[in-house]
Amino acid sequence: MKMKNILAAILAVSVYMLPGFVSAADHVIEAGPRAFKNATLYVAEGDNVKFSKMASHNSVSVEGLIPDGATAWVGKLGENVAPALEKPGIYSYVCQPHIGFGMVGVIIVGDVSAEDIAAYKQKAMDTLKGPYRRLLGKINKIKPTK
Ligand SMILES: [Cu+2]
Repeated sequence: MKMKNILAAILAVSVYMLPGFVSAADHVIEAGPRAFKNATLYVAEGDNVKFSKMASHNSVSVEGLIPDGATAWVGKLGENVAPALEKPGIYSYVCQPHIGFGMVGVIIVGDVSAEDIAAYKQKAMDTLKGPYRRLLGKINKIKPTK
């Protein structure tokens, strides 16, 4: 075996041994006419989340209500966006055309404590305006996972 092949084999085995690779689950948030199914979704770090059936809908993360250092997303109308949820914590998002109907949601990644949730709620109360306040109903129901 050539050295290059040996290194490739070692790399392949290492990738399979990464815990995140083995346990990553796939989650789908499906758009209904005026609401998301799984609008409150708890996932583990490293899991994959994808929006589906987004025709006439979009998914846009809410500024200031995603974890520090996380990447915001702005899905186009009809785009089945798959946001990179690389930081643990709570992510709020809305469907812009239907926000007035309460077509909003939260994704909870990894473990959040009661204190984390309380701080997040306070930030949401202080910053959300107009129809974005529809998120508060969802945020108020988030349960601690640690
Ligand atoms: Cu919508």
